[in-house]
Amino acid sequence: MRRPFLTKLLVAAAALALACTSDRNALPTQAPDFDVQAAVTCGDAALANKIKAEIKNLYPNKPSLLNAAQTRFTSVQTKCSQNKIADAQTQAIQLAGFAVTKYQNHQLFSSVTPQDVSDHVNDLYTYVGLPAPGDITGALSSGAAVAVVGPTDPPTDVKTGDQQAGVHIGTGDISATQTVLVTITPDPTGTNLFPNTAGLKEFPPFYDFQTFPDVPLFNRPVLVGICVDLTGVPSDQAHRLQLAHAKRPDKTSLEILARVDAGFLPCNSFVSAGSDALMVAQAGRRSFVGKLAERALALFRPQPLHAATLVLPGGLGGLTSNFTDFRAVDPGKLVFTTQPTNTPAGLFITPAPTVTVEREDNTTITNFTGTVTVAIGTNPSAGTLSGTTTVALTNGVATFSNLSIDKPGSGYTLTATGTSPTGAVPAPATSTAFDITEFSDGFEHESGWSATGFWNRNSMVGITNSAYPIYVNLADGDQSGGALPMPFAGSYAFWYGQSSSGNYMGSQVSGDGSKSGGTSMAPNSGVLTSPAFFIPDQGLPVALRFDTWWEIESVNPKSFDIMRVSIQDVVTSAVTELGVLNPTTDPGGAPPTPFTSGGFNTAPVWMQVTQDVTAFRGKTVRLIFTFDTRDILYNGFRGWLIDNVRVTTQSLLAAPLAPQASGLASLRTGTLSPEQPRRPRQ
Ligand SMILES: [Ca+2]
Ligand SMILES: [Ca+2]
Repeated sequence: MRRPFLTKLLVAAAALALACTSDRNALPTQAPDFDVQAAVTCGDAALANKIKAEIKNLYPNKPSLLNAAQTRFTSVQTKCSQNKIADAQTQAIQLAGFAVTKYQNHQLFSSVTPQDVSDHVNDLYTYVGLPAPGDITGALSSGAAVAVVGPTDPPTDVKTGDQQAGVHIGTGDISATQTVLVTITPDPTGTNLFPNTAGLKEFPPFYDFQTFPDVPLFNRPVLVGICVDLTGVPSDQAHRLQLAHAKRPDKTSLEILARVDAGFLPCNSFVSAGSDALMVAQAGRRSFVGKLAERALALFRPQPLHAATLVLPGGLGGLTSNFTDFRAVDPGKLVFTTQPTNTPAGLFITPAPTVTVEREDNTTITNFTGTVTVAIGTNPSAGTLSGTTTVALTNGVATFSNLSIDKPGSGYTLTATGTSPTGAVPAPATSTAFDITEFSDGFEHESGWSATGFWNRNSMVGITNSAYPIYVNLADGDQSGGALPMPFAGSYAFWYGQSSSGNYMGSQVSGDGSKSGGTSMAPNSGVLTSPAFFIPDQGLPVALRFDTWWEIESVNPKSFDIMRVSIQDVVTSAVTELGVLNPTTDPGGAPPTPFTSGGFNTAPVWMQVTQDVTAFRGKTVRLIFTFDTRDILYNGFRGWLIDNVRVTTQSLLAAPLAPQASGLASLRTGTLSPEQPRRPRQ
């Protein structure tokens, strides 16, 4: 098993060619970390003597080394004396890098230790008034990197000695005012600051990238890369990995970088985004060690091939504008944890589909903040998805409670995609297939109907007409005691009436007389409107069918307490009246006597109404159920219930009057009647 070589590496990439430091015009985007400061102490004599002694102890007496170092430090001293602080600082940093490079090249005295070099670097920084880097011995080891980079240097790859991590710094990425020491230090135990508050899965190796002096914001983003150990990592997860680090300036949140191939690293175990193929590295881009490692991996590669062992020439990279601690994370994956189910056209998909952001092991990433957006994936009928399609994650779960699709079809799927404030999106998901069926609603769930007036979805449990027996009578043979009926099927129906009174009287006039029929303070009406849905055109007749129960006045039921059914073409907004349930003639009943779905002064029964709506094939429609008292008289009755509203393209024939699995059988069938001309009370 290949283990990343976790040691510190001194990035010694930068040539020590003198950077042009006369141009110190900071770009607007740059936050200069250091610049000429009058208050800077430069040129402490005692420290100068200490540095001179260090140089003698570091460099063998060869013109190319000792003399060069001495000459460079003399120049630093001169710049200090001329109060050219920025130049002095640049040259001091370059001299520090010179010492580091020579140490890495084994050109210093063999007795020189990393501590000696670290002390020298710190003294140079201090001499020119820069904050000392502190102990950089870790960055001087072969698994780490140290380099000096200046603003005009050619593009520089600062890589660890084992080439497992690095950064590509282009010319000018560092401000024209800055020459900095870049260090890359492995953090094998992951102890550096890494605010992974969401609990994303992290992947070694971990590295701390720093600059001295600290650069809060580079001129341009630089490409950081890490070779990730993918041993045992499943293919889909390997494809999700992205670099992440603490987001500056507060470093309390994680910034996940968009994925870039770090081609300057000869990694031998990384996969490219979206590829499942074995990637053969270009020969010129791989190290010999990398090739050997690839060959070794091939020997032990499990069959069949898993992407975890795929080979890419580059490492996992990301563009960043500043350095903190970098490592790879898995941004997670979206999973449909409640799948969409077969649902009638236009109605809310129930139960509400949920999408959860999960780790590879299917545990929920509860602290993940962001949104999830669903859309139709497979779309067999050119359906349109309606409802709230973008939902914020709550405890790692997004719940879509009002999704609907307007057109019937078989084999729909939903897709889910995510957003995240970290810049990394979890892998998208696709739901299992489901069907959108013809419109049919028994009102057992909230399904997207809108209701005004006294319309309400109700179980009717325990509701009794309080106008009975003082103001209204029950029909002959009605044994209900004034109770509202059970829904036709299931536990819910829509009802035009008030739970508080059991009728549709609303506020009753004061001093209303006994057996008045119930007199309202004001007329009332309400509209119940279905969601929009599409009626397929299959060349067959189309029927609207619903079960209904009603009890209204019997004085002028032809013209008052109207129960109207209409259909709206959603495209044109035109509303077509299909008819009313009211009788076409008045029976001449007394004020307290009801007229019902059973007939005049007959106990109400559930009846099944069928109405031809073939004219609306191929249209997107809404159904509209309107109740209207039209005046204040005789309103103490139990009102209008509907259940099991459906539109079927299969048959115009009435369904058999079989008892339902639960609830009552429809005892009658009927159709709607034309609404009679409106006229005054007789
Ligand atoms: Ca029902
Ligand atoms: Ca009335």
